[in-house]
Amino acid sequence: MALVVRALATLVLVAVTLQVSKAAVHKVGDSAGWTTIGNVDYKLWSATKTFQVGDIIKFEYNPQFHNVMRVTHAMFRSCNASLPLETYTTGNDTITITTRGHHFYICGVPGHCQGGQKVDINVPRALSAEVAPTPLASDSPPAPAAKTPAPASNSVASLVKKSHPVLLALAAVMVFVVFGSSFHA
Ligand SMILES: *[C@@H]1O[C@H](CO)[C@@H](O)[C@H](O)[C@H]1NC(C)=O
Ligand SMILES: *[C@@H]1O[C@H](CO)[C@@H](O)[C@H](O)[C@H]1NC(C)=O
Ligand SMILES: [Cu+2]
Repeated sequence: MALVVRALATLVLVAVTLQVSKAAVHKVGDSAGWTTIGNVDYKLWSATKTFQVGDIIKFEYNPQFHNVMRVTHAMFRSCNASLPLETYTTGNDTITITTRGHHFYICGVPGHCQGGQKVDINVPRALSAEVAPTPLASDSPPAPAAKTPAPASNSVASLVKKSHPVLLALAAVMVFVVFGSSFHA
């Protein structure tokens, strides 16, 4: 029995390590990009993603009509673009997430944020805390106004969801082999 537990623990560790080392590129709004056309639900978009430290967030838009500003939580809520923490204007902006917590972005063009062109990129603290320290997940100052840690069940679900199919198959085979041999013993 202890062997089973150890085998599974090793597998989970491998899965977690693979997951952490794989930096994903997330294009905001997917094919729609960063826009006011079509009422893209950026809250829904970010809710369906799992963000990690080291991931790249990509904003694609026509720079004649839009921009990207990183702001505080308060400015995000009130769509206040008067004092952004960072501003991006190329229309093809790639931002590497280097800290856990919330990262708030809005379009600074008047009316656009109010119209829904705003997105909260949240790197869950709960998931990061479970993961052994790696160069990527090094401790850095928390993002401003980050408060809500994701429930632990969330991170387990996302881990399973993101785990490599081969690893899951391997886990199944290992469980079968270990249990199978213990029945014969
Ligand atoms: C917008 O944010 C800035 C910086 O935090 C603040 O000084 C200003 O009062 C805010 N404006 C409004 C209308 O809330
Ligand atoms: C954005 O930049 C990347 C390289 O950083 C390039 O491969 C891509 O084609 C660019 N996309 C647009 C829409 O300009
Ligand atoms: Cu805009």
